[in-house]
Amino acid sequence: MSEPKNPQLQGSQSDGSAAGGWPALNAVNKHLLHQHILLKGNRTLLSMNKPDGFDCPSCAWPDPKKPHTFEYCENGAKALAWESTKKRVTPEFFAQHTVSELATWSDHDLEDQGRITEPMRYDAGSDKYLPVSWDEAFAEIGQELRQLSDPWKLELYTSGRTSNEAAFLYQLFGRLYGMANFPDCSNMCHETTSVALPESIGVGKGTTTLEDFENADAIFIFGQNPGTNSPRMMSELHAAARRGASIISFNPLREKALVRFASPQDPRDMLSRSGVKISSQYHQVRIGGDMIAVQGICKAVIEADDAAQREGLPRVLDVAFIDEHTHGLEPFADYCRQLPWEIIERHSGLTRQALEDVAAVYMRSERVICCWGMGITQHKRGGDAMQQIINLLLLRGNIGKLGAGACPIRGHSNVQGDRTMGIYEKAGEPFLASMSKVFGFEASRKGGHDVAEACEALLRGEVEAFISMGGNFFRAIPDIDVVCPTVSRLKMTVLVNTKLNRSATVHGQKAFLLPCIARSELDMQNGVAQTVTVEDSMSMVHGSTGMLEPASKHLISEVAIIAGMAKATLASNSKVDWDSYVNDYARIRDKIEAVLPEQFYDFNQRIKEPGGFRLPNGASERTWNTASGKANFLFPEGVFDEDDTPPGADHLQLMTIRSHDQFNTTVYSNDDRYRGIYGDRMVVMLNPQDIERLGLKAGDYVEFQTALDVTTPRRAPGFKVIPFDVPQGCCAAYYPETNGLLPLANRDSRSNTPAAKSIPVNLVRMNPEEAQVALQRRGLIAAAS
Ligand SMILES: Nc1nc2c(c(=O)[nH]1)N[C@H]1C(S)=C(S)[C@@H](COP(=O)(O)OP(=O)(O)OC[C@H]3O[C@@H](n4cnc5c(=O)[nH]c(N)nc54)[C@H](O)[C@@H]3O)O[C@H]1N2
Ligand SMILES: Nc1nc2c(c(=O)[nH]1)N[C@H]1C(S)=C(S)[C@@H](COP(=O)(O)OP(=O)(O)OC[C@H]3O[C@@H](n4cnc5c(=O)[nH]c(N)nc54)[C@H](O)[C@@H]3O)O[C@H]1N2
Ligand SMILES: [Mo]
Repeated sequence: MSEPKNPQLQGSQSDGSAAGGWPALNAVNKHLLHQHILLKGNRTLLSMNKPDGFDCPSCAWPDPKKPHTFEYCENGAKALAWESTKKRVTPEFFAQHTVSELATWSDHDLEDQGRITEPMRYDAGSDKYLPVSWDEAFAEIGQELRQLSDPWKLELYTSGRTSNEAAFLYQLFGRLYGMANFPDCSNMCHETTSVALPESIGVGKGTTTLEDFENADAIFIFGQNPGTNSPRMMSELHAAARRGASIISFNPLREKALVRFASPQDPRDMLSRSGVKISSQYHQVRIGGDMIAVQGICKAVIEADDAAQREGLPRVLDVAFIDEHTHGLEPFADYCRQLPWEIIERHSGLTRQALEDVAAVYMRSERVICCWGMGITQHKRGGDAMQQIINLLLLRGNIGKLGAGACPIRGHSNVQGDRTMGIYEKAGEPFLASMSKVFGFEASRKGGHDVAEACEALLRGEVEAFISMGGNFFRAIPDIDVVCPTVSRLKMTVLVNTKLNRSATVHGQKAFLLPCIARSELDMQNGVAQTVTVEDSMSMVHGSTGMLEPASKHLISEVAIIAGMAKATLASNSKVDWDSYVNDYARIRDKIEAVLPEQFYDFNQRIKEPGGFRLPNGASERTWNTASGKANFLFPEGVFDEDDTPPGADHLQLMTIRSHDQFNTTVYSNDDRYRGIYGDRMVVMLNPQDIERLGLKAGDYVEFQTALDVTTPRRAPGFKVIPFDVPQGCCAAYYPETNGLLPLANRDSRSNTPAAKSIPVNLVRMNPEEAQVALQRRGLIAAAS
């Protein structure tokens, strides 16, 4: 149970113990204490993810209809602890530190200062943020925006914690202003899913519900680390494993919770501490090897079906489903039949036997769910890989029946809802026509910028103002060392945040820091507590009502901030009564219903149902909103030629991943308990044979150099080598410390999602002193403490 006191870095995650269990509960307590909060009888934690409570500000896993007493997880509790911290960032704090100084602080130290208490405005003379009144801030923001040379020179960024109500008003504001530049965090996350899934099955969202998880015979998990990133999913996986369902994981790393998990809700586990074996098969696929691995599984299934036909045995494929519901099986089947096993083995890093073992489970299971996360989406061929997963499901009719389906696991708690609300730079005609009609204006039909395009516009000098609704844009994006220096040229940057983060130090000539009320806090308008709504990974929409006293009496809600900016900017030419929306959020929901009546009819009534309501999802009813009117078997041709060098042959493939103690760019601590790494995030996890091959040894310091586009050198110094159980040619390091290495152009070609899981890199040895100096300079080791 105890963690090593002065640990040697080693990355030994194979000690046989289970993830979860008592250490998870202890970790909750530790983090609450660090933020000066007590766990015992904590009413706030008990209200999280309950029908009349608030939605956890962490991941997008759905809430069960009958919640457990503790419907939160270790990492949800950490997120809440960091949100409801007693620490404060006051005007006095800002008076003591210049922005140039804050820029040298670590991500952890910046956020650990606590909640921002008052609106602040940057003062260039003193290089400090000084307090400003809300009225003054809005007036100045409005004035700046009215003076931009062109409405398209504004970018409105959204991070996925923003509620439906705030997101809807935010895009209304942007469209009334006359543009559609809505980069959002989804563009760095599941955009691949939003683009590739509709081509295959006509909907950009998952098709499963929690009930499907209760009925699945097999669950395949590709490139996702639920023990850390959606721990409440572990309840479903744990229950599935207990009842004998097969769980098969594909991941270059043996993520501890996918190996064994002890459920803090299960007394048997808590007594024995050894937990339950989760994955019945674990395949350490090479980074980026999933596409061809899945084609290998499909090949085995198709060939088994060919054999059954020859021998007059029952068919392996669900022929009735394929005939009625799909298009394009034959070319795909032929492609798989002709794909040589040597190529499959070389590119996936998995053996034919291993893939045939997966196929055997797939063929004997009536109901199969495939889940995926960033290990699939953040690749240059992410969309192609995902479409192979869909092909696999289609072969045996595993979409649109109980216990089966496609399950992309979204990241932020409302990232899916924000898109539904129109945070979409390429929104379709029906939505734009409806917005125009309901609000009496003509919304521009021109497409705007996603994250990658916003970054390119910044590089071209075509952005004048940037507003960010939550998040940490200038830390989360690719190519930070190239993009961030351009920001000082902007006329204005505005950050609406709860906490201090690095984006506050990357600012325009005018800059505002506008702190808002958080999800867990009471949002009182006219004496009435307001409810907001969110949509989870399974298209369930439900209400969320905060209960804590806001962190400061000066805070206002995101809705009020958006309305304040909109009123000051659009002034007299807006017919929208912003104040009426701020006074009663139910009126915003009425407008959402008016714009999207098929999805949100009786919106205000239906959010009162426990667990909320599910948005319509064609594919899960087997209606296919695709060009062919059917579900499509899609595959890229000619990707793997005989002499194509597999990844890792001449350089390493770097995947940038999350530790157990971070939420995206919010770093809770330098530990990564499940991977056995303590006290340091500046590490590179490497295969022992690669360490030897490169003439390195454990504990050496190295500089990463991106092995792409040599005209722009991209380097990240000061990473310590640790031997790790990762396939040869692959290595792992943490995000966001590595975000300078990721070239903007290295992205999924259809969705523009940055390929954060495959950055070709070389490693160059450094001496420890050089490494220390480099880290200090980049603000990557604690400067404040
Ligand atoms: N506590 C916590 N919860 C979170 C977050 C957080 O940071 N902290 N972030 C939230 C957000 S926004 C998101 S998007 C999700 C992210 O949740 P995940 O999708 O789990 O994200 P990652 O940790 O980036 O990486 C996922 C896994 O992909 C594996 N992987 C990398 N490359 C490949 C590959 O080529 N193939 C395969 N098969 N696997 C690969 C990695 O080893 C890792 O286990 O979590 C959300 N929830
Ligand atoms: N290399 C690499 N880069 C990546 C990734 C990767 O795996 N590798 N992952 C990508 C992914 S999946 C994502 S989603 C993005 C994440 O990118 P973002 O969503 O932009 O980043 P976060 O770190 O989640 O944002 C944290 C900040 O949000 C603010 N915040 C928290 N709660 C609230 C709130 O209630 N309201 C408001 N207004 N602000 C709030 C706090 O000030 C906090 O500092 O990063 C992407 N970047
Ligand atoms: Mo994400």
